[in-house]
Amino acid sequence: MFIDEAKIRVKAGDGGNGCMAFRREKFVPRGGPSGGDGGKGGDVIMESSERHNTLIHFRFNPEYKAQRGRHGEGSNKTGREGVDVLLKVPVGTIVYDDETGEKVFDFSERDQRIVIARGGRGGRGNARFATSVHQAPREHEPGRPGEEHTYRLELKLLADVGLVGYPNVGKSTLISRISAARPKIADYPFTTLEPNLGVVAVGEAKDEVSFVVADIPGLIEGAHTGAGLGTQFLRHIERTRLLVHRKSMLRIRTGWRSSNGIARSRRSSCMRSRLSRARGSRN
Ligand SMILES: Nc1nc2c(ncn2[C@@H]2O[C@H](COP(=O)(O)OP(=O)(O)OP(=O)(O)O)[C@@H](O)[C@H]2O)c(=O)[nH]1
Ligand SMILES: [Mg+2]
Repeated sequence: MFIDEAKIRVKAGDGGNGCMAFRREKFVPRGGPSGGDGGKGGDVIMESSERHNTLIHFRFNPEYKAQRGRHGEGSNKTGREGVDVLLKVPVGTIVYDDETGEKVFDFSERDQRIVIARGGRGGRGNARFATSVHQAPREHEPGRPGEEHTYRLELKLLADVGLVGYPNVGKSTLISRISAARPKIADYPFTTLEPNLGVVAVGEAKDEVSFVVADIPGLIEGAHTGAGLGTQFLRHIERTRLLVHRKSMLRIRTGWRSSNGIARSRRSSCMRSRLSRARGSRN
C-alpha cells in the first residue's frame, strides 16, 4: 500500500524538577545546599532516509512521545536526560504544522535532520541559588514542559520526468522498458493505482547519467472533480523537470470509450469495480 499523507502528534519529554537538599554528613556541619538540577526532556527528531518509501508507518502509529528528564537528586546529582525519539521519513516528505498550515521543513535529500519537538529544560536545584548572602536557599524550579505539536506529513516523490496521459495508453509499459521498474501492465484502464518510480541509466558505464521517471495513475476528463482516481497523484509530478504526455494512436482513431477492442459494457463495469476497489483501498 502506498501512503502519501499522514498526520502525527508528537510530544517531547518534560524536563525533570530541580531538587531541594542539604548536605548532611558526620563532621561536616552546615554542609550547604546540594540539590541537583533536573535532566532535560528528550527531543523528537525527524530524519530523511532512503530506506523508507511511504508514510505508512505513521498511519498505523501516529503518536510519539519522548522520555522525560529525571528529577535532580541530593548530593548535587543532576537528573538523567530523556532519550530522544527518532522518526524516519522518506526523502520528498514535506512537514506542515497542522494548526497553522505553515510549512516546517522539506526533506529534499537523505540524512537531513530536524528537531520537531524540543524537550523541556530541567529545573535548577537549590544548590544553584546559593550566594554569599543567601547560603541556605530553599528555592528550586520545576522542569519545563516539552513541546507538543501536530504535524501533517505529505510525501511528494522526487522524479525528474513525469509520465502523464489517459488510462491504458502505455505509461507503465514505457517505464518498464526504459528502467528496471516492473509495474503492473494490463489491457484495462486504471491498472496503476499508485505511483511507480524507475531509474533510467543512459550512456556507457564511465560517463553514465541517470534520471528518475515517475509513472502515475491515468487521468480522465473531469479528474479535477474526482472522476477516475482524481488528481491527488499529480503532486508527485509537481516537481519534475519534464512531463511526458503519452497518447495512444488507437485511441485517437477510435475514441477513448471503445479503445482496445473491449466491449463498452464489459469495459465500463470492469472499470467501475476497479475504481470502487481503488477508492476503498485509499480510504
Ligand atoms: N499497440 C501497442 N500497445 C501498447 C503499447 N504500449 C502499451 N501497450 C499496451 O497497452 C495496454 C496498457 O498498457 P499500460 O502500460 O498498462 O497502460 P497505462 O497507461 O499504464 O495504464 P493505466 O495504468 O491503467 O493508466 C497493455 O496491454 C500494453 O501491452 C504500444 O506502444 N503499442
Ligand atoms: Mg499504468
